[in-house]
Amino acid sequence: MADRPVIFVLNGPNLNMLGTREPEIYGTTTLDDIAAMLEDRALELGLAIEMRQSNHEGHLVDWIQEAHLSDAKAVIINPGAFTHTSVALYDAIKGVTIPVIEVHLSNPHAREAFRHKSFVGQAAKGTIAGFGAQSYMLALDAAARF
Ligand code: DHK
Repeated sequence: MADRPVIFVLNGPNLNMLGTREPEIYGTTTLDDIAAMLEDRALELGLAIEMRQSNHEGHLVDWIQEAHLSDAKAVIINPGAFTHTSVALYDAIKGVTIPVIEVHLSNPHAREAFRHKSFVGQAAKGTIAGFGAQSYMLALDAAARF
């Protein structure tokens, strides 16, 4: 892994439940399935994936800083519900130079009003949302071009 540029793929609260969590919204693909898909594509692109998930906001802040300090190539983040609440994630992304791509499985703009605001999206380089597990693959292809 050390000789390939690393992409951190960070996942926030409740994404460990993918597969059984509200499948009509989030699909039936598990986070392990997504990790496997990303690993395969990363190999083709000459990249390495560092896949993590936490239900705790501070872990995501720590990992954004770690990605930056370890000279990773980019961060792909699905912050889950912290998308809509977290000034700490906004500040963490603003505080580093590494590019950050926000991803969502669903399209938050087509859902409840409280999901229409994204703190993360206001700091991220760009956002990919609404394509299910493919959102992560599209984000990886974008990250490969940085
Ligand atoms: C995942 C969540 O957990 C929600 O809180 C967001 C996002 C949307 C997603 O679609 O991946 O609102």
